[in-house]
Amino acid sequence: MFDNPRFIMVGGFLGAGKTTTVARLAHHYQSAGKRVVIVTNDQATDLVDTNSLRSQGFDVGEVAGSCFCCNFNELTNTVERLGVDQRPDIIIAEPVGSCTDLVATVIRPLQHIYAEPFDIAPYGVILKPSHGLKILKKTGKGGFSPQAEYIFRKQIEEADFVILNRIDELPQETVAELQSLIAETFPGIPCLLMSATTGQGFEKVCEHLEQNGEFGKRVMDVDYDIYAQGEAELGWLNAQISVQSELAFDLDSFLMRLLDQVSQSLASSAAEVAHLKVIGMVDGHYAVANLVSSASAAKLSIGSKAQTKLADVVINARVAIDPESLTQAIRESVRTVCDQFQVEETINTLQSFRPGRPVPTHRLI
Ligand SMILES: Nc1nc2c(ncn2[C@@H]2O[C@H](COP(=O)(O)OP(=O)(O)OP(=O)(O)O)[C@@H](O)[C@H]2O)c(=O)[nH]1
Ligand SMILES: [Mg+2]
Repeated sequence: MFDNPRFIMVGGFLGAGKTTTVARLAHHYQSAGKRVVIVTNDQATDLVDTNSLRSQGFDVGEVAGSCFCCNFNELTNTVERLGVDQRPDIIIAEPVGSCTDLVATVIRPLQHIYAEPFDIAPYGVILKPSHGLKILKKTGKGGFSPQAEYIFRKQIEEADFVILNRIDELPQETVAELQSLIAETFPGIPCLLMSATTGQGFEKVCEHLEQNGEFGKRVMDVDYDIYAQGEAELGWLNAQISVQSELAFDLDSFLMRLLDQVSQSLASSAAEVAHLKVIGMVDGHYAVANLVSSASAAKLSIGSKAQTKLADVVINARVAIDPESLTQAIRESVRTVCDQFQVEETINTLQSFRPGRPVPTHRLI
């Protein structure tokens, strides 16, 4: 199909559906006989996404500790490590959902500085309807500060095309409203409709990604002070926990109960959830549960049906709240739910912080 490895980056806000889309793309290209590798990214270690994609059998490298743009060399080193045994045909990269300016800091440096030739696919950015509707309508009730909303809008402004996701659960009139808001706010950027969960519209997304041409040309003006303030508004928490009990417990119910408890605990401080996700793993079984906004309900995205006496649990939380309050909410919720399930917990790692100011390795305009 392509002579050089094809580099596909899928952007979009926290909880937009990037990992779900990445898994679908990886499966699609693997089924066509391609060697696919995936690169995940986060400000810290212990990623739900890496564990989830590896559990699904994909070859995943991780850039953890800073975003692709601020650690460009680690992105290329990771891609090279994934290609040591066999050159990949397709590289799929998922950037951090609070990052923007990725055309200038990742795509253009890959095109113009990195020595290895890649075919760069059009840059698709997924629009998250739950926050997008409020932010693009400028209601002032998007749940985030104007600085975080700035990031949301900038992410779409630099896209070669927008993917309006979750159409399986959107009424037709909401889809139409979002389409006209996108056309008005970002004139000239094509918008495709998709459900990453059901696969509706996925073929069109693949067709779009397979176009040849010069992409990644929408370099923008970005105010890094506003961008840094928007990112720093989010409390970030990654934790890895071992749980065990004398009696077998239901892993899926445990994860769902945990998300409900955290959500309840955060509701009292009116802190907007950008994405709260957990994975539970035991002996080849795994389950993933997510909460993508304060107004929605937690969802078991991947069920395990496992009854188990032990499990490893990874929690990733991105919430508009200070990291100390987030840590307290998570610790208390873990304790409460473990008591309810008569499970003993050991918190092996827990990091919480506000993302630091983005300082890109390269910025090509
Ligand atoms: N109903 C529905 N749910 C979806 C769709 N796409 C993703 N989701 C759900 O949305 C949640 C978040 O999806 P992810 O793919 O983890 O989102 P993400 O953009 O990778 O999130 P971050 O990596 O945290 O930024 C999960 O519960 C998914 O199952 C969709 O098309 N329809
Ligand atoms: Mg993800």
